Amino acid sequence: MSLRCGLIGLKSCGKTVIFNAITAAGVSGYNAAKMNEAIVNVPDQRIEKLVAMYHPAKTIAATLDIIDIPGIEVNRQKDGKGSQLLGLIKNVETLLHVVRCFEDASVPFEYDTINPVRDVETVDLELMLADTATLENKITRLAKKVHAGDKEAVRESEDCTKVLKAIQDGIPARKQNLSAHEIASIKECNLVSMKPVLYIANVKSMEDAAGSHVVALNKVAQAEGAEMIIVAGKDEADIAQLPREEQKEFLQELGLQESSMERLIHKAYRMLGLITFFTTGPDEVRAWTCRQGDKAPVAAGKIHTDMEKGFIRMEVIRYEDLMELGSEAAVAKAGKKRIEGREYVVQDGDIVEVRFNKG
Ligand SMILES: Nc1nc2c(ncn2[C@@H]2O[C@H](COP(=O)(O)OP(=O)(O)OP(=O)(O)O)[C@@H](O)[C@H]2O)c(=O)[nH]1
Ligand SMILES: [Mg+2]
Repeated sequence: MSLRCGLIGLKSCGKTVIFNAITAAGVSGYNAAKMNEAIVNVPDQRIEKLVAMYHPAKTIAATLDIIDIPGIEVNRQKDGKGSQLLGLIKNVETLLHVVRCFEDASVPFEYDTINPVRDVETVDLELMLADTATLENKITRLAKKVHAGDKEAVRESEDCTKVLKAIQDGIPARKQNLSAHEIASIKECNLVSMKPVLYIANVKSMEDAAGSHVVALNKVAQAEGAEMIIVAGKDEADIAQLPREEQKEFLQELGLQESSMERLIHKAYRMLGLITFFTTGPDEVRAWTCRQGDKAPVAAGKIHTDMEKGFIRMEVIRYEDLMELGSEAAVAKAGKKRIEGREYVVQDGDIVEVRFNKG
């Protein structure tokens, strides 16, 4: 299953333009029912090298789902449309918060001025309003059990109340340094202000990359330990329409080594602590995503739930060893093929084969 990333932000900050820039470059499938959702391949040069070695019948890259969510309107989320919008935000795992850093009087905006700090606060406020309602509902639901003296319910209710209070003081849940226990208590609420945020500074041109708006947004991002990327949305959307060979040249003219999609995915991976491992063979070369620290059975479960349930062992070779030695057999001969058990922590670049009981 691929990670769902939602583009959020104030109305007319450039989400759809950036969605086009991100997705035109690497779309492998559209959700036909919703044209604002696209599946993009995670660019990874290692896949190309593996394909050159195995000549598989099929190649499958790791993917991300990118969802273009309608804009947040200042103080207008209270009607049905607003709750639908927050429903869409609830449905993604990571927020790509687009912040308007371009000045353009011809493009109407929610405010008369450009001010990234204010915009982030406005969006956070809307997210926290939604969470307030969610938490209040949960606390009300727990009340009966709390009165009956159910210890677990009491703790859960206390945790929710603490998070709610901090939200009412203007601190989004993701910035509250919550303990593992508190996180567990609010997990079911799926709070939108808890979701990890990657900021996207949408600038007119890369010459504005060091401008005051970007500097201001960067401070906001750093203060909460979040990542930020700078995108010249309109320019990059135009470039993404060009034939692939020409894209690199134009990107370089903008002073960029990688497209916004590549930069975004790399940062999202880092921020979320995601890593890539591979399965290889003549039938299929495939990249998989798991979290840093995932043990072998959990990673195996990404391939198939049966592999997690019936996990016996994982045979692992390193991508670097395979490239250096030229074949799986040579890696094994050099004593570099490892047999790992349930406690093994999968590493980025592992090429794995899972042995499991088919139940
Ligand atoms: N000058 C300039 N205009 C831009 C840039 N990015 C977006 N725009 C313009 O801003 C307007 C709004 O852009 P959209 O991408 O539709 O904004 P949005 O955030 O999707 O808006 P909603 O979906 O209504 O919330 C369009 O007219 C774009 O052409 C940019 O980097 N520079
Ligand atoms: Mg839009």
